Amino acid sequence: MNIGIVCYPTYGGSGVVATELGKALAVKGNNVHFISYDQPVRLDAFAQNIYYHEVSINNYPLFKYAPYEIALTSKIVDIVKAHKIEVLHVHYAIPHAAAAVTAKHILAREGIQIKIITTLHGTDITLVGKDKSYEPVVTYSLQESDVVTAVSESLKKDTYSFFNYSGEIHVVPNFIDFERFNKQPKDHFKKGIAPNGEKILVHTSNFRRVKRVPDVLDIYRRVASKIPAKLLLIGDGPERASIEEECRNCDICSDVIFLGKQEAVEEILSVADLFLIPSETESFGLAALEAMACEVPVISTNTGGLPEVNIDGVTGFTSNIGDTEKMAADALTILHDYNLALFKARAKEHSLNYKLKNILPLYEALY
Ligand code: GMT
Repeated sequence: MNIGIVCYPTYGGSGVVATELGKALAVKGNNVHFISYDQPVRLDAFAQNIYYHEVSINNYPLFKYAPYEIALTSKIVDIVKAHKIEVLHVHYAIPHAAAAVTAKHILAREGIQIKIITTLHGTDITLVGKDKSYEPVVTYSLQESDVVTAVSESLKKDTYSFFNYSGEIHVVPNFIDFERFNKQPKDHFKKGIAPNGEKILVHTSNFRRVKRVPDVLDIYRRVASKIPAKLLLIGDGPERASIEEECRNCDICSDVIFLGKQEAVEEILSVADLFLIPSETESFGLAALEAMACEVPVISTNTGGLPEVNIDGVTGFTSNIGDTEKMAADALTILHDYNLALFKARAKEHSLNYKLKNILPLYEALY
């Protein structure tokens, strides 16, 4: 089958899932054509049956905002025609679904039929999508897609409640490549970070407000006031500078380590004891699942799809948004020597439900 995949190329979960899905489909003999404004980060090596087409924008001084959606639509039309694409799978509704729908209509006028699968990832519905400035177009894109999928039951429910859409939404959870996300023996690295056997807490995100990184710091401080602990912060984004400044002001820079954007996140997760994800909204929480695959239990909020991934009292604990006191108390429960091995084992065990081999057939059936 000839498949087109439209996604964001960045470190975000939607781009990662789209890329890993495309790679797996290519291994099964499909021709997979990625369309994006940059090479997707996980598309890092040449592989058979995989092609990448870059959307370039012809800028003009008149434009205050370059019309990316038009450039993307035109690129989709071109690639569908040139490579006889049968199914176009767009990840993240804005603006990918709208571009796909317009391309489909343009192609239909030339007698070319394609099918569109739109996969909703989260903020395209819960934060950005439902905003008045986007809502009518997102609604139209959902109605005009041939298949709509959501990454969690929670996101499916949110979509029905925020949009005038009554078609079917198939829940297809995200998945993990276990060849990559596995606990790796990195004892020397662990000794470097925590030479005196301190517990290692970790958080990875794009440091946007929705991630509530100040809560991460608050939980860490509460934990560190009771037991020796270090905090590793992976990723970068708008909130990082203020958090870093706070750490400098409190003189905890040697215990809170900012690692920035990292390729081999699995190596860092492998030395961690606990993953913190106190997000305001999180439709799935792929970062938490990746941690669990590396045997790291999770402290999360109980918002969105997080309770579907992090089972309260089993793989970690969930709490109300902002309840850092409970989150810290739960963290200490998990980190207690008596409990830690059990939580680690259960986190790993639950993550195994999200094996690529379990999830791929769900998408293949929809194709
Ligand atoms: O966070 C975003 O706004 C974008 C998006 C992304 O590209 O990472 O994140 C969403 O999709 C991920 C992959 O399906 C989910 O794991 C994240 O939970 C979801 N983010 C939010 O809902 C905030």
